[in-house]
Amino acid sequence: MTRLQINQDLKALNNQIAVENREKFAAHNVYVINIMGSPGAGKTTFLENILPKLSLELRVAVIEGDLATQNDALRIEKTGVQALQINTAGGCHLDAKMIKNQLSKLDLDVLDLLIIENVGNLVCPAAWDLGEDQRMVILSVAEGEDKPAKYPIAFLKADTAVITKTDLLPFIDTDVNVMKKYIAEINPKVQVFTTALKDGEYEADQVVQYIREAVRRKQCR
Ligand SMILES: Nc1nc2c(ncn2[C@@H]2O[C@H](COP(=O)(O)OP(=O)(O)OP(=O)(O)O)[C@@H](O)[C@H]2O)c(=O)[nH]1
Ligand SMILES: [Mg+2]
Repeated sequence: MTRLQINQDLKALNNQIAVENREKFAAHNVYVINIMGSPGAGKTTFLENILPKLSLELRVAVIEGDLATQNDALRIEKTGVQALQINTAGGCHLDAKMIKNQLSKLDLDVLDLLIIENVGNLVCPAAWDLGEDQRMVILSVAEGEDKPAKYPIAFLKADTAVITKTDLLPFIDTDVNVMKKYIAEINPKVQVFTTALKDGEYEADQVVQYIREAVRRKQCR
């Protein structure tokens, strides 16, 4: 069997399990977001700051994906939200079976929203459907404005993009409008948001509102 064939078989199996996950989430009315982005883009910081706001109206849980450590799950638990950590031991992405294996630890009947933070990188996670409703790419201004153009795959299938760390713009030469233009050129359907950490306040109201409305839309279907 060739390597290509093995890869195609793995993808086919993954897609089948992703369909099962999606059906299960739909049956329990749980909205699922799959977050991907480079190491250090600010994914966990984003979650630490939006979870207290989302939790005012929604019942939320988080699955964290990393090669090693429990660090991110421990950070999320401090917000009072249940967090499950998957360690991929070298794997550069989560797959649908890893998510399926966690579902017995979650009571889907008492959840509105499940957020999955994928393994930090802008390439491999994009190829693996987990059964999510929304794919969100998080990238920081510190990575440079050309990153969407250089790593287009994640943006091709994204529903939303969150540009983080805009508080750093005065200190670096990234043009956030050029970054947005690159995203729009790859996929004009992506809804783009920005966040900033200013004077100890994390500004993310628009994306919080967008997530709330997306969850409610699924529940009304
Ligand atoms: N100035 C500034 N720093 C931020 C912001 N968001 C995150 N950071 C910092 O960026 C660093 C990385 O943040 P994380 O949230 O751990 O990034 P991550 O994407 O979860 O990283 P991995 O899980 O390792 O891929 C930390 O030192 C954060 O404090 C922001 O909006 N502004
Ligand atoms: Mg993280």
